[in-house]
Amino acid sequence: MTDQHKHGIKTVAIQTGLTQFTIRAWENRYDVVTPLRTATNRRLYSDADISRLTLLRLATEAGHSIGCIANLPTEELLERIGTEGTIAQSPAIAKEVVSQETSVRFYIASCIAAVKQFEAQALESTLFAASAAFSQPVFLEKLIAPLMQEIGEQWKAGTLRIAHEHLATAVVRTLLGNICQGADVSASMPNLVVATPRGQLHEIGALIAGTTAASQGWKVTYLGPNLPAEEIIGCAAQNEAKAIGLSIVYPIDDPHIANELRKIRRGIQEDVALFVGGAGSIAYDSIINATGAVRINDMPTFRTELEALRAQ
Ligand code: B12
Repeated sequence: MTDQHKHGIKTVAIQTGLTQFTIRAWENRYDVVTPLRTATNRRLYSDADISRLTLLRLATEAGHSIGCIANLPTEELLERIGTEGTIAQSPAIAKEVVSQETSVRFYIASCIAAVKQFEAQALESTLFAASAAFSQPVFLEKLIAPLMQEIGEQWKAGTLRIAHEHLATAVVRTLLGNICQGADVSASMPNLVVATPRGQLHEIGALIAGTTAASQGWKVTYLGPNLPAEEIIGCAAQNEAKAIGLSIVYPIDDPHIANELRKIRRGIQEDVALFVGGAGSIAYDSIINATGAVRINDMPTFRTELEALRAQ
């Protein structure tokens, strides 16, 4: 037995929304998954099995017959569910908005399964399908952020390698970058410069903030991580930015951050708003306040602040 095969059929039935009878029937007739057997002949399933079974359930509920889809690769299954819009539209799924949470959990489990197998393409298509299935706030805040946090936890616990995290970060970064740059922007909308300050290498929070602003119509200039104050100031001046968004995650005791924030504040026009977010930003609360910047960690507040600023 491997430690990946750890779920009994009862758990799998609860997590996938299938009956135990259906799971056994699909296995026997269509070989949809191959559980391991214990010495006492109990079936044991992996996380990847749960994701696949859930996906098959969603596809059958969307009108596809199990006989036709049982052996399709994950990517094609997702395409059938995602591109036909059936995840959002099928009455069966709509009923289950009950369980938007369950559905989000399913996507996160599918993503983790893809990451574990280094399947960048499967991760990308799962995220793509999720971005179509959920509203942008749900996608960013309930799926992307918890997914990255889960990856961090598993990495810390040793169940994922650094290489897994790198693969996930690369896919998420590209996807969010594309969403951020592809958003509709009207010429009259103000500019927001987003970056992480010098020494801060974690950028997904900054990308989430940028994507959130872009979806509200802001012209977002995303500069990436680890940027010296002078560069942020230069970009904001050239773009006549109305606001700057910075993300601070780690480390939380960098003595240079205070100076970087002071430099930025001094280098930009007084009416340019400075927002600072990220899991580590609380550690710099006093300097954030002293520079007149606003510390924000949740996206609803960020949206409200951006809206107020735009309306000015
Ligand atoms: C990906 C990742 C990396 C990547 C980053 C690559 C990249 N291009 O971004 C790399 C490999 C570089 C990395 C390196 C390290 N990492 Co790292 N990393 C992560 C991981 C898995 C995801 C980070 C992430 O994207 N988080 C998700 C974002 C979405 O969450 P968030 O930042 O809190 O953002 C939310 C809000 O705060 C808000 N927000 C964020 N920014 C902003 C900005 C604005 C303007 C607004 C309004 C809101 C806002 O929006 C988000 C959604 O709600 C986290 C796990 C985790 N829990 O975050 C670990 C984590 C942050 N890393 C950690 C560690 C320890 C490290 C290393 C020290 C590991 C090592 N030994 O080398 C190095 C440090 C490197 C350095 N010098 O900084 C720890 C930090 C622990 C701590 N706080 O003390 C974490 C928490 C992992 C863990 N569980 O231990 N890491």
